Amino acid sequence: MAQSQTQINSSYRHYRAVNILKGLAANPYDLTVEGSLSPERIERFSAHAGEFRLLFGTERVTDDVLHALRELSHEAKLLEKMEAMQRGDVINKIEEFPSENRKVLHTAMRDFFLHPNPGKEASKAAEAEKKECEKLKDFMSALEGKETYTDLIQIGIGGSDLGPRALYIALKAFQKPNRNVHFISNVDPDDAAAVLRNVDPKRTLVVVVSKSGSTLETLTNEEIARKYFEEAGCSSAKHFISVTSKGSPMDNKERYLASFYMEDYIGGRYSATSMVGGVMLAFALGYDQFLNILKGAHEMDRIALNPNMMENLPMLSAMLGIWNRNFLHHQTLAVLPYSQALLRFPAHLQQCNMESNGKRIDKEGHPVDFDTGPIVWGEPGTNGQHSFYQLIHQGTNVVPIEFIGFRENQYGEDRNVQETTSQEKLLSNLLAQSIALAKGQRSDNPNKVFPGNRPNRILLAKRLDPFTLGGLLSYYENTIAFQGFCWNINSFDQEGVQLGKVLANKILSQFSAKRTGKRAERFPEAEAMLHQIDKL
Ligand code: G6Q
Repeated sequence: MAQSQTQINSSYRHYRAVNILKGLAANPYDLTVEGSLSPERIERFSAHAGEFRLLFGTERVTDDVLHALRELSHEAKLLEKMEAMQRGDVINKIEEFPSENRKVLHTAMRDFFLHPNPGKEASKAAEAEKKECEKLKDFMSALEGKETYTDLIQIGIGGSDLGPRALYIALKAFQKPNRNVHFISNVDPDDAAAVLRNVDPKRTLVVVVSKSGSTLETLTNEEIARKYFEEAGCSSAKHFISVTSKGSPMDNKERYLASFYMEDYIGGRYSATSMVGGVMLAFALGYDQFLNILKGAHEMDRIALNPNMMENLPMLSAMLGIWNRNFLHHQTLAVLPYSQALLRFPAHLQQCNMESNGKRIDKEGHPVDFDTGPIVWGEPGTNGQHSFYQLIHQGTNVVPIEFIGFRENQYGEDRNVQETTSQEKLLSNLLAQSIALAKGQRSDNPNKVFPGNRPNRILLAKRLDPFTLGGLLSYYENTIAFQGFCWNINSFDQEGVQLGKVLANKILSQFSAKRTGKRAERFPEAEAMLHQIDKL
């Protein structure tokens, strides 16, 4: 029987390890004590798997804390839950209440070419994706012969924009010549106007991406783009491609040059490695480079199944995050990549993390009485250093940080200026920030005191290429999933975005009522606000 909605969830709180961790949190490791951040500590508190190395000596953890976090991961059955997700169990649900009731199989999108039989459901999903990939390969080869198209516009929003856009920007160094990509996402008319005026419709493809095929912003922007193309003498049916679910309003062969499909078990924010990102990325980088992204993501998906937490980087990162969030009670997480190419990656992670784990009920529908997902934000370093780092060093809030760094740059172009390369300057700054935040600084001048003990970790890889980027994406996706598993929340729905959508449609009908003279349903609060806008 469903329990009362007001009943407080207790499973997470009742784990034995939670009590142990609470005790340990009363006296966390002090990184400011002379010698506490020793070379041995840095060496010992580092883990590596696949392409990546995670340095976490600058977190406020001890062996006891790590031991208890490992215990917590066992008690909360994190590995079993990850296996269930990757095998295709129905995990996107709230027990006993109407909910999405779906499998969560984004990992199968990158599984088909290496592991043909990972489990029945996952295998079916992987087979379906293989077909889409083959279609995409043929479509791209046909384009190669013609060389007619130099530009592609992706129209989509939320998960149909943020992940694909972040990946594209991250891999511009690998872009094929004469292949430019543009994005339209916002219903702000200026977003479409700014893009459309800069392309030649004759040489441009438009990929309209919407899983539901019914998103207001995307359908509006599609119509705007279609009109623009028709006015320029181009048949939109010959330039527009759709990526959508089978049977959605956008699954209409007459309106599109080609259609690619996604299934309901691919969540929007987890869809970048499906056709949602695939069409655009294969156009920009070539089909083989798209496959390299999938291969890198797949490798990290396998790492997420490793039972040893010290080799399972997504699980380790998830547990360090839980230590900071639930035991040291820090409210935010900054992801600070020391890579200009990762400019939009924090924005993607912001959606992926906050839409997944910004939840206040557990999977049985009970309100939780502990903290769930943190507020996630970030910008590339070193730029951020000249902006918000003042607060993260000396502000009254402690902001845990995950830095991302690479040994080599992407373009292979660098110069010695004053005896050091720019890559060396970049890495020096990254390491300096990590150490300064952890150790702090004493001073007789209160304004020059750095309190230190600001937890951070550094994720490192050799070079940001398509394979590594796939791994990076999967690392974060799986970290987020592990945290949701630990809190026993549903990381795969997004009810919290519905209310605003419904109210926006009601307000929109006030606008159309004005134009048509028809009566719209009254909405006094919105009318009062519109009245204020009319005064402008
Ligand atoms: C992501 C969310 C959301 C979604 C957009 C676009 O997980 O579900 O951001 O991706 O609302 O939805 P459509 O792809 O259906 O247009």
